[in-house]
Formats: sequence, C-alpha cells, structure tokens
Amino acid sequence: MKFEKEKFLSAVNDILRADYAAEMETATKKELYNAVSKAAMALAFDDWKKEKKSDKKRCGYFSAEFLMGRSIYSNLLNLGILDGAKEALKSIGKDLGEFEEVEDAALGNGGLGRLAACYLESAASSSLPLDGYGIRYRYGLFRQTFEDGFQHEEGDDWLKWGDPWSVRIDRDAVVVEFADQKVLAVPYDMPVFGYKNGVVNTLRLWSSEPVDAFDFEAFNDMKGEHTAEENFHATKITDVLYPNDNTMAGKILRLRQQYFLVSASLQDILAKDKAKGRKLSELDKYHCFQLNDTHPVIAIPELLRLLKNEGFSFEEAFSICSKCFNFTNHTIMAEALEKWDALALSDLLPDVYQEIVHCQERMSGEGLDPTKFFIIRDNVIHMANLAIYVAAKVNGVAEIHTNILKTDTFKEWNELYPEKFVNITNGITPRRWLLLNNPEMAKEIDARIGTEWHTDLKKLKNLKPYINEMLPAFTRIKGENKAKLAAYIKEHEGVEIPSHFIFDVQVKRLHEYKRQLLNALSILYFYYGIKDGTIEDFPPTAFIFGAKAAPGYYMAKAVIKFINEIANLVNSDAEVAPYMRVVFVQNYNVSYAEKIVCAADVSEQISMAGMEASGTGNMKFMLNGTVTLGTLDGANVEICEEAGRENNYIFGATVEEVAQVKKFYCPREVLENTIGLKRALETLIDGTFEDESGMLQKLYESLVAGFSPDRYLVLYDFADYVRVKEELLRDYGTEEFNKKCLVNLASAGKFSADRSVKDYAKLIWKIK
Ligand code: 26Q
Repeated sequence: MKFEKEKFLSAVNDILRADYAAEMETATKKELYNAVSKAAMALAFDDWKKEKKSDKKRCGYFSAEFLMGRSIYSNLLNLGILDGAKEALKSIGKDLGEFEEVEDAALGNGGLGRLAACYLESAASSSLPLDGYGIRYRYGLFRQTFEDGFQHEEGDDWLKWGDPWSVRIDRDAVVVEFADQKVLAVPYDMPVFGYKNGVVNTLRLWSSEPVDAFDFEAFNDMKGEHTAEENFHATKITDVLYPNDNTMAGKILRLRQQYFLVSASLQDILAKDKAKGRKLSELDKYHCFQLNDTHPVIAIPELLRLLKNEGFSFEEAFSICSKCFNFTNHTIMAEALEKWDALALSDLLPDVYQEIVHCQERMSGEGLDPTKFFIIRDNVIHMANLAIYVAAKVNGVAEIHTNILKTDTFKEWNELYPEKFVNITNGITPRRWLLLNNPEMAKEIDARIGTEWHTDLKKLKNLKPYINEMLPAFTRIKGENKAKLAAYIKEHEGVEIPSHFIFDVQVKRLHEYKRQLLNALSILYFYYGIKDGTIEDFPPTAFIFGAKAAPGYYMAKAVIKFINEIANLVNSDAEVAPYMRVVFVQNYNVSYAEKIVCAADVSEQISMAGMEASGTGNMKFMLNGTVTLGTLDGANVEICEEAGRENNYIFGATVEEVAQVKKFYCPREVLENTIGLKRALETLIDGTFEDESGMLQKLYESLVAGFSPDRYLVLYDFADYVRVKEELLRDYGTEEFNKKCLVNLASAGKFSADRSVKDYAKLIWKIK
C-alpha cells in the first residue's frame, strides 16, 4: 500500500475532530490511538469490501477463543505502513511506541486460541478465504497479579482503550433462542489483513444483547419491571471467557456461550446464501466449517435443525453436514473432551437435543457396536464422538499427537473411518513472531537472503551457508533483546537480572502435565548444590517463568506459590547471587511473550511425553534462535527432525517408556535413589518455606502419596532432566552453542502457519 504521510495525518486529524472534538496537539494518547487505528483501517476498506462480496468458497473457523493480542502494530505491519506511520507520528512529536499501553485482546486461554489468531493472519497472508467466528467476550482472560506469592485474578477490561479495530454491524444481528430466553446476537467485525497483499478477511465476534432494550410487549403486559433483569441475563452470555485450559468445567453458561456462537454464525451464513439465491442443498459448494476442538461442536446439531426448518429431511441435512464440518482435536486429556449432561442440554435446547438423538439413532441403525461407538451414553453427550461421526475430516495438531489419536484415544473410530484422520502440524505466523517482535534480527536475515522468507518461511534454510558469518550479529542482537527484557522485568516485577546471565525460560499455561514443578525442583537442586559446593562454577542463569493458572485449579496455584517462594529464597541470598536468579513474571500474555521469545537462551518444553498435543511456544523460540530443552513430545519431535536432535537438548521418558514405567511406578523408590532430589522436594514440607495455606504440603503429597502419585513422572524424569540441563548450561556461550541457536532459526521453515493453513486448504477445506 502506498503511504502518503500528509494524507494520513490529515485523516487522523479529521477523525480526532469528528469523534473527540480534539486535534493532534490536544488529543490524549487514547484518542490518538483510536484515530490512527481508524485512519489505517479506512485505507483498506475497499479491499475488505471486495473480499466480503467475493463468491469464492470460504471456510468458517468456529472457535470459542481467538487470542489476538495487540492489533495495532501487526495491522500496520501487514498494511505495509508501520514505518510510515511511525515517521508520520514522529513528525508531529508523537511516538507510536506509546501504544504499548493498549490492552491485549486476550479472548483466549492459551495455545488453542493463539493458534486460531495465527491461522487467521496466515490465511489472509496466503490469500485463502478463511473467516473467524467467535465470541466478543466483554472480559477476556483474567489479569494476574501476585500477592505474597499467591496468584490473584482481576477482570480484564480489554476495551478500556476502545476498540477501533472492530466495526459493529447492526444490520446483521440475529436472534438466538434458548428454551428459557431469546437474545440478540450482534456482530463486531475485525478486519484481518494479509501481509502486504491487499487481502482482508474477517473475524466476526458476536455480542449478546437483549432482543429489545425496551421490551414493548412486556411493557404492555405490565411486566415492564422484568426488563432490567432480562437485560442482565442477555448480556451475561458473552460477559466473560472461561479461564480453563485443558480442563472441563461443564457449566451451563458455557453451553449457552457455545450455542450462541454457532447458532448466530450459521443463521448469518445461511441467510446470506439465501439472499444471494444460492441453494442450501449446495452449501458445501460455498462453505466449510472448521470446529476448533469440541467447544463449537454443537454447530452440527444446530445446522441439522436449521436445515430441517428449511424443509430438508434429516438424511439430506445430515449429508450436507457431513460434507461441511471438520474437527480439530487439541488435547488427549480426557478431562478436556467436552461432555454435556443430556437432561441439561435437552432442557436448554430441546430441538437441538432431538438432532443429537437422531444422529445417535442413525449410528445405531448402521449396526455399529454400541459399546465402541456412541454419542449419548448413560445420559452423557460426548461431543468429540458426535464430531468424529459427522465430520468429513478429523485432525490432530502434530505427528505424534495424531498417531496417539489414531492408535489410542480414538482407536476404534480410526479403524472404522481410517480416511477421516489426518495430521496438520501446527504453525505460527512469522510476521508477528519474528518480523515484528525481533525486527533487528529480521533485518540481519534480510541482508543475507532477501525478504522472500517473510511469506515463504522454508527459505530460511538459505541462511545455512551464512551461519558462521552471522554469529556475531546474532549474539549481539540476542544480547540487546535480553537487556531490553531485563529492563522491562526490573520495571514490572522489581527483579534485577544481569543481562549476561543465561535466560532460561518456561512460559505457557500452568498445568501439571507441563511440569513447571520439574523445572522448579531442578532450580532447588542447583541452588543447594552451589551452596554446599557439590556444584562448582555454575553458569550464571536466570530462570524465568510466566504462566496463568485456572482460578479453580488448586495444584497449579500451588506451583505458582512454590516458585515464588523459591524466587524469594534465591534472589535474597547474596552467596548465590553471582550464579542464579528466579523470576515469575506477572500477567504473562501475548505482548509479554513477544518480548520474552526474542530474548531467551533456553526454551523449556518439558511436558510428560504424550501429553502436549503440539505446543506452539516451542516454535516461537525456535524461530528466534533458541535451543529447546525438552522431551520427545508434541512438535518437539518435529523440531528435532528439522533442526537435528544434536542441536537441541532432549531428555526423559518417551511415550513408549511412559507407558511401561506407569505399570509399576513407585515414586518413593525413585526418590530414595536420585541424588539431591530429596533435598529439593522436602523443601515443600520441612519448613524451608512458610506454608500456612497447606498448599505446598498438598503439592508434596501429589508426588508421593495417594492412589496415583506423581501422575506426570516428575520424579522419574528428574535425574535425566538435571543432567541434560546442566550440560546445556555448560555449553552456553561456546561457538558451538551459538551455532545450534542459528541452525534452529534456519530450520524453522516447517513451522510457519502459512504452511499449516495451506495444508488445511488442500487436504480439508478444498479452498483456493
Ligand atoms: C473445555 C471445557 C470446558 C471448559 C474449558 C475447556 C477447554 C478450554 C480450553 C479445554 C481446552 C482448552 C484449550 C486447549 C489448548 O489450548 N490446547 C493446546 O492447543 C494448542 C494448539 O493446538 C497445542 O499446541 C497445545 O499442545 C494444546 O495444549
């Protein structure tokens, strides 16, 4: 896009005058942010209109979560006007960097939601017609603080700065009906800009409102006084994102959210097709729908219901659905596979429930063994099974994960429908995760191999001949990024990290299977080793954590408390100060990740093998030239295939070993036989840390007591972890180590989300 500075500034000024009765000189930061954003958006309006009118087959990505982060910088980058806008603002004495105060749109919990955001950007950048459909939560993922080491949650008022990147489209509002309430679904459209290609797709987020702000019927019936209450119930549906990650809450309000999202989206899509004169019997010619995990799977019976209302028979409607829907699974954890109580669902959505029953009957009618294949059993509806039965394709998100789905989790289904199951390894957008977060590194790459890698990440391999020559620039820039992160951490967390320390990072949601506890115990092991002299010349290392725990997840919160206690112990000990620091950053989110990922020396990806479906943080670190310290789990396996196992630090039980070990696992035995482990573990109960809450005690018990102690083999993998970790830390700083970092960067091509969405387009969506 051609950028004309004067024209742009004058557009900004016009918006300031019209919307805020302000001008450049007098506008507040917030007003300026809104005006700059709106002016940029206006530049792409024609492209957006073109896309919205196009007749191509489109895919709808149905997702309860879109973890978009901050939009302004990535949007300006993709519009090709980031530098122009920076210059223009500078010329009037303003700094684009000040918009770093703008809140993230944290409309997602973690990996699954961020993946959806990356896919939207990559599809637009690859000129693929993909639109997102989601929920415009009034409050996104909670804001986290620590008080006395405990996590506290506050509401996330992400709209504080306004929402200039959305447009409310009242004319597209639809009514969504539950047995006990009717609400209005109002869409807010966010443009999704392709990278410098003139493509603008749409993320449509639905907001719930009362059907009539002032309900005349109720008023006439002399029931006017109920209106306020009805308002409250209506807006409540899209009030807040459920803060669970990989666990199931089973709350009815969540079911309302899910149905609200899919019903509004499908009604909207069908109405537009009808207005265009398209035949609904040919729905699959114009649309397909990707169901992002089980959360939007209720779209299947909803489309059946809508099509039957249009006069189709069940079989006709079923046939359409089986061509339109596809399903992605992101987790093998049984707790996270959505299940609904049949009675509750039939109470709330009787007609939808009937369609689920019809699916079940259809399945039985096919003579399938009901002990293996069921949708409803013991009055519980299994949404994953419904999705697999109806969907055209089912995919896992990394090779190893898809294999586990096929041979274990959904083994029977795979035997029944082997052609349904496919793998699409996850990816990340290289625009946000290298160009934008690490611009100096990007420039060094450009200088050597040109800019093609911006949209064809495989081209990074052309860096390989330059690795030796690029090492000084690489280490210099990494060093600068580390200094910047250290300053930010000092300001926001109050912890001093010398930037020559090794930055060893574990950032991701807090979950037992991700084993932040293993990392924590290793830190104590090193700490006591340094103190008692059994570990000499420990390489100075800062252990950096970032993670939110679901508010109701007791063990996860206990781990946060434990690590904060370790941080206190270590950071206030002058004797170890030359060797280590520990910091748990507060409110880890997308924007924090952008700062951390480009400054890390070690990427901790240490889940118990078989548990992490893919991971995408691992890819972000790799792309920024960071070695992985990890297990052979999720996409770590493919990272090693691409970059070479010798260039990463792999430890621990493999999936096969995990299965063997679990047969006769005795953690107490491991504890007795692992040097240094007991000392670290017993800090949980020996008074090293105050434990008024009893949380640390419970953490200890989870590892050694009860029916299935140490479910995630923390103790089992400890010795190997510590061994490989120490090896890594001792390698740090050598030329060989720096080369490993760059080999990782140069080998990250496979993990572009551009590749992922193209795989989806070809194998599943059949769109161009
Ligand atoms: C389910 C029911 C009720 C309440 C909440 C949920 C729920 C919410 C979020 C279940 C799961 C999630 C999120 C799962 C998730 O983020 N999975 C991650 O997906 C990434 C993208 O594919 C993978 O890289 C990660 O490995 C996987 O953990």
